[in-house]
Order: sequence, then structure tokens, then C-alpha cells
Amino acid sequence: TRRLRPVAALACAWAVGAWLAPAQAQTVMKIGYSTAKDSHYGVGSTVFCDEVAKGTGGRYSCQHFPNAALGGEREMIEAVQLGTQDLVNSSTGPLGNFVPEVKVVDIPFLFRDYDHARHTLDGPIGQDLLKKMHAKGLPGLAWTENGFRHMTNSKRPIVKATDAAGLKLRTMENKVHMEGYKTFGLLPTPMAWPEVFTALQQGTVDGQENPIPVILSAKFAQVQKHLSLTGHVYSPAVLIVSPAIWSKLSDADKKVFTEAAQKGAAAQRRKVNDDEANGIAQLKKDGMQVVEKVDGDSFRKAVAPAFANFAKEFGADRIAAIQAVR
Ligand code: EAX
Repeated sequence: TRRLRPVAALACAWAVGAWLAPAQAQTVMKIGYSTAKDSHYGVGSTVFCDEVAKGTGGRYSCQHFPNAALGGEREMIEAVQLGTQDLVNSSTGPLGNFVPEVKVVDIPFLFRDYDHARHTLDGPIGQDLLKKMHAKGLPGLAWTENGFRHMTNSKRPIVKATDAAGLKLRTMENKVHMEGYKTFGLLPTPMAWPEVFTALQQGTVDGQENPIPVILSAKFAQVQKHLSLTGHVYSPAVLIVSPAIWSKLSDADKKVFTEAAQKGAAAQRRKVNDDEANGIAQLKKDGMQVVEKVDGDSFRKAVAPAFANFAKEFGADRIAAIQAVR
């Protein structure tokens, strides 16, 4: 009997194997976020991408674009909607301009604490908002997290709302924030994230507000003297995939992506917790003067009248439903 030589046998097996299982297409997805790879966004995105690669046997993987390398959050969300970018891990800052129903979660002093925010977003209210995003061509996979926002500025310590009055403060491109911050007497100046460091450095604005993980990652201690732990608004974030990718996924792959996003979100939130616990000491070392005991009631009182408008715009019942979450 004739026997194939080993090399020929191998080649033959490879050819048959390749024919039975055609070479799998491999998709490398571009994922963008505002801060560094070792920040909360980078940590969450990395866990998500690793889980997707594992769960799809390497058919899907990521190329990371940290530090707003693909642009500001408004630009990235737009690109994901168009399919020219595959993934974004973004705050809700500009998201309400695409999906108006999301704006309700940007109301100042809406969430009591991290548990309240996370329970709301992981529960029926947050999951319903993800569906609203899908309907607008922005498939939201899971609520990640940016964190409670605190004010920094170059002029003076902010203890109460009247201390904030008159300061020119960079805000996100978010009407709900701007409306709320006006009640503190601040002069809100909307600006895309990539411009913020330079604007602070050159004094175009007096201050800005962001969660501790962002203040750390963006090295704002280099350009801002004062930090006040105002926690005036919770800043949700969400992992969004382009409809171009999503619509091509099998149901099994969709499940892999969704579960990966949930794991990424958990990791991102753990990093926010860590930064909240350890970051303030670091910022002090970096030279910031930190007001830890802020008169929160002075801010809550100031913003209370704006809630009438928020109720008109979003429905008093929807706001109350969020406030009622335990
Ligand atoms: O999401 O623009 C902002 O201030 C955001 O908090 C930042 O891009 C991270």
C-alpha cells in the first residue's frame, strides 16, 4: 500500500481542515475613550475587549485609542453611529443630543451615591435607556462609569454655592448640566474634552468639573489649584458599539459582547472606587488644595428651583421613579 509521507499528510489534513472550516474573518475594532489606558475608561475597555476576544475565539479584538486620540466624545459617538468607529466608552456628556431620553440621568443631585446610581442604571430604568439608544442607532451594551463630578478652579476654594458664583467653568456639551450650574451662579462654558487642558492652562476658563479618576488621569493638578468635593452630579458612562458591527453579530456573539461589557463595567467601577479612595491624597501631593467638607445643602437649595423645569422636560414621574430606587 502507498503511504503518504508525513509532510504531504499534514498538508493534506490542513487543506481538508481549511476547507471544512473556512478561515474565520478577523475583525479588529477601534475603541476610543477620553482618558489614558490606565484610567477607569482604559481598565473597563481592556476587560471588555479581552472578554470579547476570548468569547469569540479571537474573531473580534480591539485596537485602543485612549486620550481622545479619535476626538471628543460628541465626535466619537457620531462616528460610532456612522460606523467609521467601532466602539466608544463615553460619558453621557453629549449623548442626550443623540438620544434625548438619556438626559434625565444628567440632572444635578439626582443620585444620592454610587450605589443609587449603579442600581438605577443596572435596573429597569437604565436598561430601558439602553434600548432607547439601540433605537437611535447607538447600541449601548452596558453602563460603565465616569463618576461623581467635583469642581476644580484656579481662583479660590469653593465651600458653598456662593463661592462658585461668577467663575467661568468649562462644562461638557450638556444642556442639563449647564442649566443646573447656572443656578450656582457659575458661568458655564461648553467645550469639547480635548480642548480643556489648554483652556485651563491659558486661563480661558477659571475651572472645570470632573470625577477624581479624570482629574487624576488628565493631570489637572498641573493647571488647577483648588479642588472641591462638590459631587454635584453623577456622570454615567456607557459602552456603545457601532450598528455596523452589532447588526452583523450572531445571537451568540451578541451575548458575548453584552456579557463582556458588563464585566468591563464592573472593572471600570472598581477603578472609580479605587481612585475615589486613593486619588485625593495623590492630588494633594500634586499640590492641590482640597475642600473636603463642602456645604452640599447650599448647592442643593440653589438648584431646587430648576427641578420644576426638569420635571416639565422629563416628567416629574420619571424623576421620582429614579429618586425612589434603593
Ligand atoms: O468622559 O468631557 C468630560 O468632562 C468627560 O467627563 C471626560 O471626557 C470623560
